[in-house]
Amino acid sequence: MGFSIVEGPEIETEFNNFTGLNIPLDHPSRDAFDTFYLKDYSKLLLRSHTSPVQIRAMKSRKPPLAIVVPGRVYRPDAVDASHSFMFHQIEGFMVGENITLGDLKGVLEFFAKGIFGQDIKMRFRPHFFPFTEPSAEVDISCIICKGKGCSVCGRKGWLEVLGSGMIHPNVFKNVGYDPKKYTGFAFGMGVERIAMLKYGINDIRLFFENDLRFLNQF
Ligand code: 2NL
Repeated sequence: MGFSIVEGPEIETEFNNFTGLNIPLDHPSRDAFDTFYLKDYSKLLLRSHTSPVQIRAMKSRKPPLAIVVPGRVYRPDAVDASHSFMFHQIEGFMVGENITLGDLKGVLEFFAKGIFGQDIKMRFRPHFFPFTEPSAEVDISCIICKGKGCSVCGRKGWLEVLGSGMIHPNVFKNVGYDPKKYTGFAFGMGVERIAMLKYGINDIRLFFENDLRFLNQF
């Protein structure tokens, strides 16, 4: 679809990880319980999402841009079947003079059908992220029960696969883009979560234990 692949450092600044993304100073994700800081009062941290790479890309390039960013991210969560202190995200974004929510929906539907099958349905569910407005979470019809409702989808018939939205004008201001001239969309997903849904894997720890009997299946 014409997206370039860009990577960035795992040690980041508070600006790139939070401030540039319009995340307020009192936001809970900035707390030391939700982000690994390098040392007390330090402005350096382990990135908690891949969005700082998009801030870097926008600061160093000019629109039009279409970029995906894969990479490791870190959060001080207690490890269990669905949480790991390190996991992977892929984020994508597009910026230009006439990028619309329709473009976002088309890209995400192409992606979702490519990964989960042409027969799935996809829906936008309104949500809030500080860095996008409007924001939406994206669900697909449950791949186990085809939308009828089962234990995998919590009897809802839908599975949450990613978050997305139109890039907030404050983010454009923070990287020196004119928010009157440019619009854009962005989305982010957890790579292990997508693989767990697609392959029916019930424990995220399996990815990181280096058990070749698990890994060789793929
Ligand atoms: C989620 C949600 C999202 C983005 C990531 C983004 C990046 C920039 C500007 C605006 Cl530089 N947005 N990224 C936007 C919406 C959602 O991820 O649930 N990820 C696992």
